[in-house]
Amino acid sequence: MTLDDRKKRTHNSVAKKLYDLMESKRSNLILSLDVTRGRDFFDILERVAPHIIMVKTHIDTMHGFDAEFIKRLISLKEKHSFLIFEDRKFADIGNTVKLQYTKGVFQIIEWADLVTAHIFPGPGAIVALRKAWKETRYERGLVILPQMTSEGNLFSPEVRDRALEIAKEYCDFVIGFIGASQGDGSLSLIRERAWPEFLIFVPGVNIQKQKDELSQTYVAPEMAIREGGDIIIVGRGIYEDEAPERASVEYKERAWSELMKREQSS
Ligand code: S5P
Repeated sequence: MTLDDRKKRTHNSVAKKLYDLMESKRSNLILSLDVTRGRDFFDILERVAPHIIMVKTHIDTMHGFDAEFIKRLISLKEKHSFLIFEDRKFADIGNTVKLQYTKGVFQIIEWADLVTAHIFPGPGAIVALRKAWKETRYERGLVILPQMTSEGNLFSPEVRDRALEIAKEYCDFVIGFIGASQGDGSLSLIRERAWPEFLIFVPGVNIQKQKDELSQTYVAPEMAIREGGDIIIVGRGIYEDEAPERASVEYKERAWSELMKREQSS
């Protein structure tokens, strides 16, 4: 199926926008901008924004977070056409995740197009996040985790299968999965079993390294896509490079040409 065929099947408007951005920017790259100072954040984002379809944040790691930060982020989003993905990995009872999504310092629902959630607490957490979304007029979506890239993680085939079911059940809100490309076929299995419209986002991508010193594992962009990922998530491989823009172009071109190869052969 082409990206366009897949886009037509999706029930969520954020997923539609992502498909559109992939085609218009010829990019399947997300920048995971895990720097903790606003100055560094915007300096890198300004340079890399033309090449990405989305920026992923961990907003609770940002020094001096305030409303001004969000204003600036949204103005860059409008200027360069990308979406905002807050990687909150919600993992509590429904009532708590709803509060975490909508209230407090960050009021994530106000500005993040997409968020992540674990399914360990059961579907109540997903139901609650979806309910919070339905109470607004915003276009929002959710990505769930059937796998992780960290060594020794406790994810199991049971969690993976349940994630696939939950995504189908709440397909107006859940737009896809975080996938871990480990060369063992488990990511391909998710791709085969998931509906085609679901997007698979693959972190743990780095051209220089195989792992970090804190159990993160990496593969090259080609491997992430070949195994069934649609979109790569790159953090340190870009923002720690001495030339982040040049690095982002390399990741973008390598991931995009692999995706096009996959599309043409399917
Ligand atoms: O399994 C996962 C899921 C996620 S969302 N492994 C990950 O690394 N991530 C996130 O991707 C992680 O929280 C971080 O923000 C990013 C990877 O960063 P990098 O610097 O290792 O590329």
